[in-house]
Amino acid sequence: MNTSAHRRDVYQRAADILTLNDRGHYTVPTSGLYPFQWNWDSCLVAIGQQQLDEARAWTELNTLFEHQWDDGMVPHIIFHVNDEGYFPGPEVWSTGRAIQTTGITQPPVAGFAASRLFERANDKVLARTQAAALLTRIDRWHEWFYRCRDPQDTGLVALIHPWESGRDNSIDWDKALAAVPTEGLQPYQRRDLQHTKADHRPTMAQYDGYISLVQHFRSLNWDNERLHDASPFRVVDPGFNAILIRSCSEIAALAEQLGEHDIATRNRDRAMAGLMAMESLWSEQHQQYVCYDRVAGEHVDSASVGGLLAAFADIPEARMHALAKRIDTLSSAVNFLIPSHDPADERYDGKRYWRGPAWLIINYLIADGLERGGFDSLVERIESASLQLIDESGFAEYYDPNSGEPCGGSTFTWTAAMVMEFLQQPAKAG
Ligand code: 9WN
Repeated sequence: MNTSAHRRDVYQRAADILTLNDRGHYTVPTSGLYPFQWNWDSCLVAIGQQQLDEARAWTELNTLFEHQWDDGMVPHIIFHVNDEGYFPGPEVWSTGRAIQTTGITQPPVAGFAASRLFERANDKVLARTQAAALLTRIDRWHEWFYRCRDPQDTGLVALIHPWESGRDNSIDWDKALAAVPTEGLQPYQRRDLQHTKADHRPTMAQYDGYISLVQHFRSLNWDNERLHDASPFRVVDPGFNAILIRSCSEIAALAEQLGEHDIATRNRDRAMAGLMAMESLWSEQHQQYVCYDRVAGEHVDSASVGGLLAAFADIPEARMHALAKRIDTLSSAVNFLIPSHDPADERYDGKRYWRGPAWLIINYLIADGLERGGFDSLVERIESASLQLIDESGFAEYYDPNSGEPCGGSTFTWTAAMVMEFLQQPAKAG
């Protein structure tokens, strides 16, 4: 097959995965392992979906925001159907909603996604109506973040559960999660290991911490006015904050275009405060950003991809150069960019989820930031590593960055959506 025929074929296989996992008004990450709607998966999938069907892409975001809580939070999972194959299901969360959701959130890529859909829309009339409605809801979500997760007004929000980061078992959380009390943990049965290999997934001890936190928040009736201060886990993640900051900037620009000046001002101010505060997460030792543990009152000694994800926001030029250099250095340590943790760290594990493997969504977000900074050749290397992983190992959830082995779930929706973005049919595929 010649190159352009090959690219068309890969593109088509990616598009087929989006169709396969489409449940009409939302998309599942993959059937079996993740049978519901996940927050940041949906937003990133919508960007790929737009290439196939613009109206369907807006629906994906709308479905998510239909489940926004009254206080402004947008939950991390929406349990649209019953499925015994996932743990912890709705009965464990017990958030008391008609269509059940979890009681925590996930990385706020919605602002970025909505603005990307708007910029690229062919149907401008549809896009204006959809974006105007979503804008108010996204602004409420951002307001919720700074009110409930930054009560001291530092400019940065904290996560109260590792699942909120989307990088569940990252080395970043090891110390903070180990300090979460697990006495009184009710017995439970994991389901993830029925679908995928145990050595690709979090450990039992980590699950004990995850479920203990859920039980604790449930005992506080999911009252977001109390959860931050009452949580034994409060970590500030540079990657998560960078996503929020970028979404605030994107929403500000979108609001200007739609004549919503108050929303624009509020989100510009949030982004500016966030960018200034990000400086407090810079590590001279690691030459990248690191997490800050609010409970322990200390920075986390962990060079993870969370710190590199900061490139997604408009960080200072010197910082962007340092991050590009870090990624370049990492490329000599692995065969496929970008490892989710530095292989030089003895805690690195190339197959275990967020402790080493490469993820295409992370590659996409970092490449997007680097592209804005003008690092074209590095962007090309990240994109070509991503596409090579697909060629060698299919549309997996994540990949060992050295062997390229596919890990976790297969026929994975957001991996496919990111491939469609990298290929941008038909423009790039020729
Ligand atoms: C818990 C769906 C989600 C992603 C997360 C990823 C994984 C869930 C799990 O799958 O987390 O939310 O059960 O392991 O870590 O980023 O959104 O794809």
